[in-house]
Amino acid sequence: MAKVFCDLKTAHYGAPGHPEAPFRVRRTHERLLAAGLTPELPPVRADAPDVALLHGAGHLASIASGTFADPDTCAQPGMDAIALISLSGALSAADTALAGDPAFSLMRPPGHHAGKDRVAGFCYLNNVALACARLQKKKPALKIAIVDFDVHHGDGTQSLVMGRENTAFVSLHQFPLYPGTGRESRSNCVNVPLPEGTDGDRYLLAFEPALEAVLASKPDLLAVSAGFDAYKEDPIAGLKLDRATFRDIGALLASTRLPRFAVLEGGYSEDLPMLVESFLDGFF
Ligand code: Q9C
Ligand code: ZN
Repeated sequence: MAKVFCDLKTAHYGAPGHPEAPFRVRRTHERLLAAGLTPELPPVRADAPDVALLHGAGHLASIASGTFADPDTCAQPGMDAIALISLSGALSAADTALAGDPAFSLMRPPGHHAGKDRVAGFCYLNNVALACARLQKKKPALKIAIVDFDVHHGDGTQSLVMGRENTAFVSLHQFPLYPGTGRESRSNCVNVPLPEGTDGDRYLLAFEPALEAVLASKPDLLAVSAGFDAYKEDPIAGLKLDRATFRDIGALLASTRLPRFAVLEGGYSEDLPMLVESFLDGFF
C-alpha cells in the first residue's frame, strides 16, 4: 500500500506574502483525502543525530537561533523543531520505500537548497539527502538514485552527495534561474539545464534520458525531490509544464519498478494540490 506522510502541526509557519506558505500542505492534504489517500503521521521522529549525518555541528542551533543570513528563508521561533518534523516525513517515506511500498512526504519546509552549514532558498535541512544517508547508514551497499524535478537546481543536495559512493543525482531545472548552479554535469551528478518556456513535451524528452543516465548506476532505490514549480502557472519560475506532465513524470519513475519515495520540495501556485495528486497518480 502506497503511503503519504503529513503532519499539519508544521503547516502554520511562514511570513506574510511568502510563497512557501501554509496553504501548500493544508490544501494538498485536503485534496489527497478527497482522492482517497489517507495521510498518516510520520512514525519516525527525526532528531539531532539524523541531521549530523550530513550537516555541520552548529547547523540545527543556527536554525533555532535564526543566526543565518538568507533573505528568502525566514528565521522563526522554533524553526529547528519544524524542520525536524519535515525531515521526519522524509525519513518515514524512505523507510516505507525500503520496505517495499512507494511513499510521499507531504511536509514543509522543503530541503534541496540546504547545504552542510547552509540554510537557503526556503530550505533548512536537506530532507532527501539526509533520508538517503540514513538508509545507507543502515545498509551501506544500498545504491540510491536521487531524481530532482523541482524547477530550481538542487544545489544543496548536489553539494552533499558529490562524489558520494553508491549515490547518483540528477536534477532538471530552469537555467539560468536561482540558485544559478547546475549548468553542467560532474562526477555522480547529472544536470539538465532547461531554457525558460520549456513545455511538457520538451521536458519529457529531456527527462527520459536523464533518468536513464542515473539508472545506469543500477540503483536499488529512487529518492525523488518532487517540486511542482515547473508548472506553467507557477508564480516564481518560467517553465510551462501542465498537470499531465507531472503524472507522466510519476509514471516514468514508477516504470522503473524500483522501491521509491518522493518528498515535497517547491511548487507555489494555487494548483499545487492537483499537481501533487496527478504526480502520485503516476508514482504510486
Ligand atoms: N532573491 C524551492 O523551490 N528565490 N526554493 C530567490 C532572488 C528563491 C525556491 C529570488 C527561490 C527558492 C524549494
Ligand atoms: Zn523550487
